[in-house]
Amino acid sequence: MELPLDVEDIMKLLPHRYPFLLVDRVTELEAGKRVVGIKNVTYNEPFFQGHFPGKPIMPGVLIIEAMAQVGGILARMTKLGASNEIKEPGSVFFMAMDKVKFRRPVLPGDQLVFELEVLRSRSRIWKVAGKARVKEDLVAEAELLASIE
Ligand code: BDE
Repeated sequence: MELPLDVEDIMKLLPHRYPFLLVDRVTELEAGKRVVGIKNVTYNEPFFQGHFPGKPIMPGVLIIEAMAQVGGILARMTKLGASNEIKEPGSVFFMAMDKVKFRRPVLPGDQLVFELEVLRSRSRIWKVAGKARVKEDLVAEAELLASIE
């Protein structure tokens, strides 16, 4: 698969679907090292109906979920290696989140850019550090631990 990855590519790598597929594009990827993914946030998102009525703010937990999905794409692409054979998505267990910070609200019209770096990966266990930005502003950050089949 060639960069940038679009939604069609991403759906081959992740089992997530509407309304829970929260990555639109992957623009940079270094297998086993780092990845950059994008989500365009629009008023036309199911969660804005209730979060909050008359005051649309993206739930912080969904910013972290989107970040984790970008990490899942990195892990799946890394396992894929040079081969082009895409198997059914294996199990991914989200094990821990640490050092989570929400620094600014994410609003309709914002473009979220996620940049993740691998801190360590030992066989199935991946630890990544993620930052979410809107333009130059850091909006959220976290360290994520996952087990990836
Ligand atoms: C959220 C995450 C990180 N930094 C700031 C925020 C934030 O400004 N949240 N604001 C929530 C909010 C909710 C309702 Br209800 C409301 O009427 C208003 Br005035 C708010 O600012």
